[in-house]
Amino acid sequence: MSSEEIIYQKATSMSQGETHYCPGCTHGTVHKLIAECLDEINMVDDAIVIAPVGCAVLIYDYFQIDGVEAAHGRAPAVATGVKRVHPDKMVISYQGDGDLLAIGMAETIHAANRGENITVIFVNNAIYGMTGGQMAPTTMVGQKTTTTPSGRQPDDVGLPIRACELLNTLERPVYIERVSCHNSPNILKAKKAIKKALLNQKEGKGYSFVEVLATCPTNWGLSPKKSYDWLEETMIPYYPLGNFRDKEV
Ligand SMILES: Cc1ncc(C[n+]2csc(CCOP(=O)(O)OP(=O)(O)O)c2C)c(N)n1
Ligand code: SF4
Repeated sequence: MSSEEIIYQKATSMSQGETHYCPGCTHGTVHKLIAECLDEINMVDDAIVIAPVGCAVLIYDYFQIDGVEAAHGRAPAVATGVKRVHPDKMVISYQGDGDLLAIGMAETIHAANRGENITVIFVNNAIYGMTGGQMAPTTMVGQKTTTTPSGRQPDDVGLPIRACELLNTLERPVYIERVSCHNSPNILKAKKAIKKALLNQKEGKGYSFVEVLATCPTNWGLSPKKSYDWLEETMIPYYPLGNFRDKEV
């Protein structure tokens, strides 16, 4: 018998090798959580990820699962089609804030309103990461971006949109939760929410939405450490963490 005990190993649903994400970016953390959950609920061979347009555009390269690339914002519509054709598959729509709440707002609302049996993972980093830091629907008031160089002004561009609260006005979603990835206790809570959202789909319960507050140190112009602090101090007061809907409770 070996005296060695495995205390940690990479999830089998993750690919080997490195990602292209910047230091301190939480996209990689969210990927890891999804992969661990797929392993734990035995859905690795049946999972299909719908990739967004945004920094996570290559997500299918980082998982050992099938993937479909959607046009910008259309991931929930593509996920709907894939799930209806393959109801036994685990279909995950993975999207950033530009993808999900700007160009893809209509697809987001209508998939939730139909109550599609899919899981939507919404990575809210308050900016357009991939294209160089333009304002997103979730950019904070006063936050400087390349398209709001003096800071976001509500009189010009409105207030940041709270996705969970918006979707919570609809009847059909079964699960809506906002979590964060800026420190270990919150990463553990994020994993629990992602697992629940995936299990809901496996059990045929319907539409589940998890918003993950995330960092973009590169376009925020902050170090990784300072970006975690900024998320906690600036984003969480406006985007409160917690469960908004759990039809089982
Ligand atoms: C139809 C279309 N319009 C605009 C773009 C340019 N574009 C690419 S990614 C992106 C936004 C990315 O931001 P987000 O969804 O927040 O994801 P992140 O990169 O921050 O993860 C935009 C506007 C595009 N690729 N296609
Ligand atoms: S630009 Fe921002 S969102 Fe994109 S990989 Fe870098 S830190 Fe992450």
